[in-house]
Amino acid sequence: MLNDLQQRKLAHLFTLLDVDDDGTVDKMDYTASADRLVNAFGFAPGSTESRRVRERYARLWDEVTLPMDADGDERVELKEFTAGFYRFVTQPGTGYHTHIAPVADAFYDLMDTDGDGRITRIEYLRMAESAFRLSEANAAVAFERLDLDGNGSLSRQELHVANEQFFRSPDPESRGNWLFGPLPALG
Ligand SMILES: [Ca+2]
Ligand SMILES: [Ca+2]
Ligand SMILES: [Ca+2]
Repeated sequence: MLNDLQQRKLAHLFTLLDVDDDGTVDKMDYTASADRLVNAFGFAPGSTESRRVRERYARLWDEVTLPMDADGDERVELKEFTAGFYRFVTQPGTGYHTHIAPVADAFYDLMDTDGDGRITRIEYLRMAESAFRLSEANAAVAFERLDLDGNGSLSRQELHVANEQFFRSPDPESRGNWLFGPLPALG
């Protein structure tokens, strides 16, 4: 079983991904996220970058999210989403590394617009506020927590540690819990 914290983290991410707030995540939500990201990064329509974003989201849907759709209605409800991640989280080694790590890498590549191999605060905030709908304040708080060595940017390694903690850690002290900003207060 996932503990309460793990379930809260997944419910929080689910809410961020459900762009039209209809209580399910479907392909339209990912199209809307891709649009928000493309706009925030200033990629021209039809450009290589904007095609790359759309292609990444299409794969995220086909390879990670749609397989969670247990009842086959092409919409993923919170219950399906949680059960899907439970499988990734509990499969020893392979679940996270096969399904989640490549997605984290893809987002890392998208965020790193200047291609210097590090994610600055500006790059992180732009992604968090567009694709994941965080407020600027929440995105800033998240960045401070994730920048483990406090040098003002995130390495790929730091992001992977944070990402794995977000999806797998039952520990309330894990910094990776902050990957998508503060969790909503209980109740
Ligand atoms: Ca939705
Ligand atoms: Ca479904
Ligand atoms: Ca960079």
